[in-house]
Amino acid sequence: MQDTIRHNLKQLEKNSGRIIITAHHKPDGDAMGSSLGLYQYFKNAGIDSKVIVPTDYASNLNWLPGNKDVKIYEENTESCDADIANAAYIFCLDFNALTRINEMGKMVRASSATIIMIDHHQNPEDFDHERFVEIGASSTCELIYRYINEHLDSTFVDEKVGQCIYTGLITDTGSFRFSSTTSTTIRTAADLMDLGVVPDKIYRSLFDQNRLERLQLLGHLLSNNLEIIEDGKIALGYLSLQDVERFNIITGDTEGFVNYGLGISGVKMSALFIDRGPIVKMSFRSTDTFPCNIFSSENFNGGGHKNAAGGASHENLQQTIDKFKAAIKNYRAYL
Ligand SMILES: [Mn+2]
Repeated sequence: MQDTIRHNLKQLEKNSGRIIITAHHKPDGDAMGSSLGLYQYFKNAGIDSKVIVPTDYASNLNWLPGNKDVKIYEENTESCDADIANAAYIFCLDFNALTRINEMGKMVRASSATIIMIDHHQNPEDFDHERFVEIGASSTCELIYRYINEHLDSTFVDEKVGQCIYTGLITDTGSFRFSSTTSTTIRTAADLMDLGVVPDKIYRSLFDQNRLERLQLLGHLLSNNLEIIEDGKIALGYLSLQDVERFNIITGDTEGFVNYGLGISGVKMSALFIDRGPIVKMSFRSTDTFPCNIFSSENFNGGGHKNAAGGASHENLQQTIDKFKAAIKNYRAYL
């Protein structure tokens, strides 16, 4: 645990109205859950803050308490820049490199605010002043709950805060099944249930919200665009630009697709390639020892966690897949 928090609730109170909460671009359940959980917590404590995220996010997160107050940087740049310039505290949640918040990173770097990083990813950059970081923790939401308990005042955590935090717990742990799930994760979930959080309701709000096109896209991926290589140990799926257009993919539609490969008996590593025009986006997932983050950083300028990482390629889809197939041979010892 890297805990260099020096501020307290009183100091935040004094700076009410000058507190920004932000998270990585295309924020996921953990990023939005931690941001809105902290926002709601501050609201309960009588402290005014603003959530500004770089880009939009999947619509299955729109039910989160406080969602209507979120500002999207790329849609409202001028007003967000003014907020950031005026900030006394900036909370950076669920990311550890300013490039993860796109253009907004420049404003954050230039600001005179105290920057607080709360995160669980590897290799944090050094742009913060105070941090509450545990690499490998299940989720930023779990860390937000601990940060509130250890540094602020837990009496302002209510059911709404709990719904947000619970969202990050289950989205980042694949509903408590990934190896990052610890007894602390489960204890946090139990505490939130005691506050009134209803797990099955949150699960349905998050996951049983598919557009029909999304499930059809998944059907297409599994039926036509999935290869099993390396003696059944690698699942490789892809979506071409044509697929992206034909199924009218919107933000969040491909979330979780990469995990289906890991569901195949014998598969140790699953890779998904999505052609986004100028770049091919990649997701890697593994079980046990295969180091997705090392593989990605050594071959595809990416990074992340050992069992979950991302990457990007400026070559075309076919070239990228060929490069992957060649590169993976050097990692057979992990399979
Ligand atoms: Mn996270």
